[in-house]
Amino acid sequence: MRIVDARVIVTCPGRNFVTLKIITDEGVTGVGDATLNGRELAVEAYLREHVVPLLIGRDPARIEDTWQYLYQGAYWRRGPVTMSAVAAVDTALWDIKGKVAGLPVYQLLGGRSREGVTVYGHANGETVDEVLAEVARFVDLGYRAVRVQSGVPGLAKTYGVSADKMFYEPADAALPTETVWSTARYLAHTPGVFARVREEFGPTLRLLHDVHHRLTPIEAARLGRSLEPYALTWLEDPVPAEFQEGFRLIRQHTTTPIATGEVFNSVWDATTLIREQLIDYVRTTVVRAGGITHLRRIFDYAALHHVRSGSHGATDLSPVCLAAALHLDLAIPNFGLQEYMRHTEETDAVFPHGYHFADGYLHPAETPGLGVDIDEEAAARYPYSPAYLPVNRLEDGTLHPW
Ligand code: KDG
Ligand code: MG
Repeated sequence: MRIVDARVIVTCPGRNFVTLKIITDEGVTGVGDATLNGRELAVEAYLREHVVPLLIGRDPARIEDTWQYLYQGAYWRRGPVTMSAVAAVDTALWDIKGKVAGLPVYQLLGGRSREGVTVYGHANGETVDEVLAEVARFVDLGYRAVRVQSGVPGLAKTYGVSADKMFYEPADAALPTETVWSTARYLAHTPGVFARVREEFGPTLRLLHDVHHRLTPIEAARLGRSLEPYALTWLEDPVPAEFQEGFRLIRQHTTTPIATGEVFNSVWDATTLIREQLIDYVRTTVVRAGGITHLRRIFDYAALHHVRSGSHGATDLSPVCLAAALHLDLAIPNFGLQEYMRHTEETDAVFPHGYHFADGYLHPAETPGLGVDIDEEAAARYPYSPAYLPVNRLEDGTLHPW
């Protein structure tokens, strides 16, 4: 079997997605997600100009060799653009291998290690009362784990709080919007939110919170300590994670579990964090980290150090990425949690898929391959529309992580 064609499809059914479809001479096809929120066309051009020509004529069965060819062969290793492109190829090749074998991809990864993939949803509100109502909604929907984000008094807009509760999309304008941040206001407000949530929902509902990279290590340590009575499953991205050693300080001060990694694109971003057990969950996902092949490598390294997975699953990770992540989630021994932000009806129609939600779990399709595809006719009805993530400033105008 040989690869005869590969198409890079950009579509915007409410938000932008970049998808690679690989076609073989025997008519078997595979899909991979290549979406990089706010920088979509960089990956589209990388694939179209520098990857697709190298795929033609290759044997699609040689997944590892193709991964090494694209990673080592570029000479310029890593980075979100390169690794999203490599991920798309890798994911599509696993899809093809599953279809050729007649097996869902999780069977090729060692078979199921659990019955379903526990997911968490996003409860958020401007006020604490709104937050409580949203947590109740997710509990009623069957969720066993809920991320809680609240508006902060005195701040006009806060990360994670959206008007449309089910389909949060932060890339909201053709040029970046600007928001204002105050660490003091946030630290004063947040523990009280969790106190109310625990009071209302009891001690066992799994609760999470995303700081979105906004604190320094000592501020994060203080927040982690103040949240200890509310027993969070994880505190996410408490600090910008480029400086891995910074997490040592957080660890010295709090037992609140730490999750990080949605902006990581290789195991090299997390070796200190994992080796020294400075985190409890590593949160990158298939499209960010070079596909199923490399994400498996990260999760296996994490397993050796008692660190669990927590795959990123925001709406900017397409249904193709989510489907691929679910196969890995089901197979690995050290699965932690899978984020699940639902896609809109338009997106779901462009990406027909067989995974389904039931009783707090996602279940991948049982059909051969990943069990997801792209409807190219439907995709063509939604042309690319530029959209950027916001930028964030302190009250005095200093640029701050968003
Ligand atoms: O594109 C950026 C989003 O994926 C990110 O802001 C979402 O932090 C996020 C999360 O945990 O889902
Ligand atoms: Mg996050």
